[in-house]
Amino acid sequence: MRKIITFGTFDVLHIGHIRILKRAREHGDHLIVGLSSDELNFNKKGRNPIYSFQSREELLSSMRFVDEVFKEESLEQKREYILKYNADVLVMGDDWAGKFDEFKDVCEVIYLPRTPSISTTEIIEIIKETS
Ligand code: C2G
Repeated sequence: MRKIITFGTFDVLHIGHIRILKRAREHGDHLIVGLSSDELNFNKKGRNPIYSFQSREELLSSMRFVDEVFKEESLEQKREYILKYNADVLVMGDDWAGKFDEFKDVCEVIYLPRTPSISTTEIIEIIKETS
């Protein structure tokens, strides 16, 4: 079995998230998502996610192309997570291109093109402007 791992917050789920997960799953048989904890998201983006970890986890787990979800507590532990979950492939959006090449000694690293013109930040801005 070929296992794929990916990481992210997946807050205010949108089509870009769905597409990357679906395409990631096509690289193997079992997709594992390292889902940022609320604290990690705060550290990364300077704000709390709109949806709690529990809601984000429930949303991701209900997708047919997501097989497993775990809590990513720290950005520094990627290597440990890759090894712990026995991942053969790490898939990330190309906004991270080159950033995870250091893990090529333990798994294959693939960057997939992002879906243009949509992001959680942009959705939040639009809602703010129109409310
Ligand atoms: N994504 C995409 N197209 C978009 C928006 C996002 O393909 N229009 C992808 C991103 O490239 C990422 C995934 O969806 O691979 C999750 O996006 P985020 O939740 O924004 O994740 P991010 O904050 O980039 O966290 O250490 C890695 C980080 O935890 C990744």
